[in-house]
Amino acid sequence: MVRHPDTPVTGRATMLRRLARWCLAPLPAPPVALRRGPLRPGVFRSRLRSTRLTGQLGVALGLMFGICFVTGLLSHLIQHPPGWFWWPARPVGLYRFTQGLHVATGLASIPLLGAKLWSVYPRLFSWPPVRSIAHAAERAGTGVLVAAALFLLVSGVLNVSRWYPAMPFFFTAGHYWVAWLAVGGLLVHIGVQLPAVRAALARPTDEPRQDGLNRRALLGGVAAASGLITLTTVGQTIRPLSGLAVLAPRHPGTGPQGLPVNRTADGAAVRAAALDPAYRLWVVGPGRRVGLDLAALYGLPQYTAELPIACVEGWSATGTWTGVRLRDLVALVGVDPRRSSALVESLQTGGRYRACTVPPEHLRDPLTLVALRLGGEPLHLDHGYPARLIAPNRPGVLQTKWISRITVPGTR
Ligand SMILES: Nc1nc2c(c(=O)[nH]1)N[C@H]1C(S)=C(S)[C@@H](COP(=O)(O)O)O[C@H]1N2
Ligand SMILES: [Mo]
Repeated sequence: MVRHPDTPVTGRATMLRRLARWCLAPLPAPPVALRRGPLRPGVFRSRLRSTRLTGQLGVALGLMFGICFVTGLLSHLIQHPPGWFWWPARPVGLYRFTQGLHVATGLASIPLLGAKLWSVYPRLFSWPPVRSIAHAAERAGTGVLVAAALFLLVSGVLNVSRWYPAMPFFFTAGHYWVAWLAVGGLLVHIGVQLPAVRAALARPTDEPRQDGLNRRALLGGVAAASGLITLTTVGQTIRPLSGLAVLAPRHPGTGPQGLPVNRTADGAAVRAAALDPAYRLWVVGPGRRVGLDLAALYGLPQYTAELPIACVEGWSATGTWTGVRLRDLVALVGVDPRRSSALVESLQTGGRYRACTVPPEHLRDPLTLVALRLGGEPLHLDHGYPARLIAPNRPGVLQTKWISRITVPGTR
């Protein structure tokens, strides 16, 4: 191609360069008279603050947030599975582990984030407040990251402690979308800070031995605080540590039949319907429907499975459940249980957790039960009497209680 001599050779490159120059051009500093209070030079004098300290806290926090994000994303995908997603029915306690880890890493992050914010907050008052457009953008990005991280920890703690009135939004949606904001902000933040942090971490410490609190002691204190929070809460899901779980909102082992209750029958407004002698469990297939009363349900082959309830709130507890296999019920209406999924609905007329879908991997699993008994006794009303779903490796929100109808669309 022959170029006209007047055509700029690198038009786009020049424009980018110009844009970059414009972004980095120093902005005029505000009048010095505004430099008051915390904006004065030398106000923050703690010698404990250093890039090394901030970097070390950042690495620990990044690790915690990374685990927390991945396990949280997994929990979201299990509850709202897109077409490409697949979640196995085994090992039975995998979700119990990943969700326990999600809540534990989130809680352990609290002292880390506190210390990290303490180590950098003097930068809020750096002078001049903005040096360039690029600097302003970087500060705004850090602001979004800090706000998102605080939001995630605060809303998570409120949810775990079941303090819903304090949340004017639907927790899972807010928590989920803000997590993406935090991860985006975190990646940009790591990109910007990595060179400085690497340099500070590689350098041998030149810190003089101090008499007072030094960096190591501070880091030790933060680690101890994180460890203490973990130790006093993780017993809500690791049974041998339950004696230490003084800060956990839920103790496994409390509640009727030795198991915590998430929503009571009265809370779900199902008491009358659940105790009604005319109760039937309906199994609805493409061409056939069967209504089973309690006698019919107890007349079917009974199986027993040892399975945990693993609540998204981070507590979990194992129960010994006895009842009918879901796949046997599905077979009653002539549907092949090896390939079908099922919609399981409760007696509740409303409420977010009144129904759930059981995908094929879980439906065909011999441990997936419509449980009638817990620990050998008929289910307590609050645990889902007369019948509840209990399946391996599923979040508690998908273990529907007081079930009244199972609908199978037929083999796909
Ligand atoms: N119908 C119905 N089933 C439900 C719920 C509900 O609100 N309604 N809550 C779920 C949640 S969040 C959990 S953790 C488990 C807890 O079961 P449990 O109360 O028997 O321990 O029940 C699940 N089943
Ligand atoms: Mo739950």
